[in-house]
Amino acid sequence: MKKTIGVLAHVDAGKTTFSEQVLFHTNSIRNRGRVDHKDAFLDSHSIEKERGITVFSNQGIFEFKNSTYYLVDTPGHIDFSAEMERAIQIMDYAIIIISSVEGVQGHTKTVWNLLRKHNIPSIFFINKLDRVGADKERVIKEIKKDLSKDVCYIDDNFLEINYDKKDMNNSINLKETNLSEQLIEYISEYDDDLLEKYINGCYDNRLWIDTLKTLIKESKVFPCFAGSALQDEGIVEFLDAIDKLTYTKYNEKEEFSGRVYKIRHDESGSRITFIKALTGELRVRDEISYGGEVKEIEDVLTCDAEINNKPSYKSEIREKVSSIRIYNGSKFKSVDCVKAGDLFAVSGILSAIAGDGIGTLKEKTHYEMTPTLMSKVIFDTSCNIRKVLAYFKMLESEDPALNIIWNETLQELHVHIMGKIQLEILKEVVEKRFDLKVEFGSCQILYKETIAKETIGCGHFEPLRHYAEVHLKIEPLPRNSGITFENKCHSDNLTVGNQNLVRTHIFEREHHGLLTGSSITDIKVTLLIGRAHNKHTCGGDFREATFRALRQGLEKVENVLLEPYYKFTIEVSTDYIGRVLSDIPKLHGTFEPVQVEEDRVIINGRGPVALFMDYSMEVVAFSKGKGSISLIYDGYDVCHDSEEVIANKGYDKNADIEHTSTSVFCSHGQGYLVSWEKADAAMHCEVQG
Ligand SMILES: Nc1nc2c(ncn2[C@@H]2O[C@H](COP(=O)(O)OP(=O)(O)OP(=O)(O)O)[C@@H](O)[C@H]2O)c(=O)[nH]1
Ligand SMILES: [Mg+2]
Repeated sequence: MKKTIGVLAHVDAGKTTFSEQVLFHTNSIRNRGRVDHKDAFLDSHSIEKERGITVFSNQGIFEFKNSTYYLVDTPGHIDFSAEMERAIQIMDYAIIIISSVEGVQGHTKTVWNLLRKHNIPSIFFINKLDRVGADKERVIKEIKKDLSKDVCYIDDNFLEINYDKKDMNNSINLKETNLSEQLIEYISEYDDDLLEKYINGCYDNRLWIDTLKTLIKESKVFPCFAGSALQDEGIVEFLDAIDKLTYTKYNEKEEFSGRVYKIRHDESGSRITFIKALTGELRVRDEISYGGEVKEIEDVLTCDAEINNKPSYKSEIREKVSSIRIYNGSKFKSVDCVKAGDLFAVSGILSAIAGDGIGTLKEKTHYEMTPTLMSKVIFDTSCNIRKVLAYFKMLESEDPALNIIWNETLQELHVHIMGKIQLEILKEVVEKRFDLKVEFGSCQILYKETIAKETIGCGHFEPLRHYAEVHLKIEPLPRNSGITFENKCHSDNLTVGNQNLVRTHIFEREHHGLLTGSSITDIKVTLLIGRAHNKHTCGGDFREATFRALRQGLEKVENVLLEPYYKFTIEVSTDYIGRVLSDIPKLHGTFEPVQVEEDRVIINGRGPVALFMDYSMEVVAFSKGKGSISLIYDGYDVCHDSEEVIANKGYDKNADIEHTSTSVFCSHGQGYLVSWEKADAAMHCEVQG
């Protein structure tokens, strides 16, 4: 059996230490590295070693019993959440590490929510039991309260193991796995058949274990273990339990499909595409296909788009795999063939990006962890901008969330980021990898916009020998819903092909709002009606009409500026409670009732990223290093100082010609412009609403 197991947690919970132990015990690595000794096998990048934190997700491979395991260690720092999320989608099971001292932390909840969204069966490991202040029972209570009541603590009674720890694979001397009475009862409560059998005294060990396995696989029950990764306590037992309680079913007979989860470049600069095989098999020199959500390709890229190399849609691409590698840390071995369930890397694939489906898998993964900040790259003006841009594009291919944009007008290079630590790391990476010294400008907030009320938007595009008309209903959605689409257009009015084009154009790029030109979100777009012309409608006309319709709809209604928020947990000694409670409202934050624990207070709350991103330093300073604040991204909400931001941005909606609300009509063989206020009256289809 092949199983991919991911390790996730809040920063510093012990993921890398835990992974290192697992690899050591299964003979995958000869020496146990240690994060604090700067020699961890999975923190292989020099920056990771120096700083003692994981920045890049990394994988190891090991054999245990009759299974091949891929172990994926992920970064826990909030600034590298995008990297963590990219790794989640390929996991068969996730191990969530929680420190028995710190307990469930803010980021643990983010990790948990992402795992639930992607429906990854999850297993808890409560770590650091050796530390003073460790409290396993308290952590289990916190898991039940904050994450899931379906957590099931499994203690030593479950396994009854008796073996030599040093060489697990070769000298396993396991007794039959026995379930404790408590566990038998626990499992029975999830299954009526079992409950009946249990009440009637018909206990069947095999059936109970199989049911537990299914409950775990279906994310109905989350087993929990405990130990100390550093002291090597509970790891072997955990590994053995995992082997017994998890299973995968991969079909090697079907056609090949896979999911891209990571892009890297090797020392020679060649692009290495990491894929998980989901069905079938893949051999060296096989051709694979990806992309192709949009059939139509036309249009000329704009100047900015060209240099940014960012066409917003791509046709199906077919490329040959030139080599296949199986990675273990930074080392790899080349193989001729991989099969469903394998994690591997290929060369020869030039433009697939993380999240792409390969082969028969067409749908792309949508990622939730998006940057909230933007910064300007400052570099020596004597550097060749194309070269600098090429370096950053290479980094962007590895981390698409960076969203590198070259602004031709301002002659500026912008990068999207999650936080300041990410900028520090990025600076080091650029210097080490490309021998280029850069600085970054101050962090700016990435705003978004939405609408306050429902509106109808109409767009018409009819220069000579072109024709398309689109009517859209646009409704506000709850915060952080993104953009959704519904089609209510009858095929008598518009062919299904053209209806699909409207949908595609809604999603193919970001749409600028009217207030600051930031991207529009939290709206539902419904296609009401549209019209094409038998002779004159050509490629691109529906794009023009759709964009104009959306923009015209925005013009008719109140627009709302949104900004990112953090959820925070501040922990300080009672001496500073007054200071913190007076600071929070000043920073436009809100807070829940204060929790007092002996001489410390814990304050949970929420506030704008713009004001709280620098507050960490203040807390550390006034509490003389004894206070702490943990910040977790908590979505977008109404901006606390909209008017000021709008005034500072100075966005002129009428000057943004790529996002116009003006329609184009035709009279006597000549196109003419109709502004948004007058466009409804000129539409060819009847305007609803
Ligand atoms: N006492 C004790 N320390 C531990 C244990 N596990 C890990 N540590 C220490 O905790 C620190 C963080 O461990 P890591 O393994 O780097 O944690 P991580 O979760 O990988 O951290 P990031 O990848 O940066 O999020 C290191 O100094 C470890 O030595 C444990 O079981 N007991
Ligand atoms: Mg780590």
